[in-house]
Amino acid sequence: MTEALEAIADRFHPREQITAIRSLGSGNVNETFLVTHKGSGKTESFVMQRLNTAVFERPELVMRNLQALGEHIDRRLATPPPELKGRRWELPRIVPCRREDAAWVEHNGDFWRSITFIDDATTSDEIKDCNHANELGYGLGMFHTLIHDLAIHQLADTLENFHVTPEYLNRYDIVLKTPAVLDSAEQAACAFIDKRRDGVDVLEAALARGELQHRPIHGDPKINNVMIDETSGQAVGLIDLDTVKPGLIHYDIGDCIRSCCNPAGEEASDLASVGFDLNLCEAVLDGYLNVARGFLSSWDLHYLPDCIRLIPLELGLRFLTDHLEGNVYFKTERPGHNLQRAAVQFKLVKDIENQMPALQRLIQRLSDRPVN
Ligand code: GN1
Ligand code: MG
Repeated sequence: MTEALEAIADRFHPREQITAIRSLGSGNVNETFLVTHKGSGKTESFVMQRLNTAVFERPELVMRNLQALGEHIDRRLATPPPELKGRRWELPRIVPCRREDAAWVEHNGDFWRSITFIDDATTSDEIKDCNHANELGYGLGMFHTLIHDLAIHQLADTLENFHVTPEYLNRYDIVLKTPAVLDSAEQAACAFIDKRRDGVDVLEAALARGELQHRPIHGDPKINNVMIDETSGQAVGLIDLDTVKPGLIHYDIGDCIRSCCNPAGEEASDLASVGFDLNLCEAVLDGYLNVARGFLSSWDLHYLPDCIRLIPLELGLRFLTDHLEGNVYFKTERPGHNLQRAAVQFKLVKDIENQMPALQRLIQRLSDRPVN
């Protein structure tokens, strides 16, 4: 526990009661720590984060969204939806500074804030089985159910063009204009994108035609952002709420499925192990639709196969662009890390493309089920 971290943590909780500060999670953007302290009788914890202000340029708006989300969820949970069926459900809440009337600390140009820690629950980077997949789908479905009636004008757009795939393609084209010698792996990745330029606007074009609408979204509901109760194995809440903003729920569904249905995980080093498991996909969608089907339109359902293919393609494109740009966005641990991450997503895209007719049939079958 360094002196500097302890001094920041002291702004949220008295230093003399803090027993440990340790790194938490595997986020690619922010720095996250778990602060443990003595509580009334037992040990308690909260999560302290340094927001990456190169990514979140207006962190105060991120905090405002978090506040609006928390207030909305409180109102909704006052009369829990029937789908919650007495289950546990929690979201991280803002831990304010203890002396000043502020929700965050600005220190040496850094932006620090704290949120509550969800106890007795855990996340994993890799999928375990179909029950786990079903719970991950339920978790996202319950999150969408609770926020779909939060008016989007109450949420700031904290990350302009986040998940707007054609904008990522534009950025990639700009980066590629800088002359550079590409090795064979880079050339293969670029060729993969070149073959898939058509249709990257599938969701944005549907939005422009009015077939899809912006709603509040999570923005990053990947497998390790869904908390699972350690005893029951049930999803109890979503964490990492910084990307909550207006967007298409298809970004969320695609992101959840791309991260849950590749058993090798997004950090896989062996490409041969990467693939798209349709049974896991069925389990995620079943869990999701059991809760969320009621507020989905037929256009929403129509674009499910597209988003399941598009979001891994987009993430691969984002990793590849960052690699070509010198790793300025995603944290990396070794040279070529972002290129490898891109290759994993591209392998997943290829496998999804190969199974597209079966995926379409699956979604048709699940969509045709009667709404509860
Ligand atoms: C980033 O920082 P983290 O790990 O929560 C990224 C997501 C990507 C994800 C891939 C704000 O999320 O969009 O899907 O990495 N977040 C941002 O692991 O860009
Ligand atoms: Mg995130």
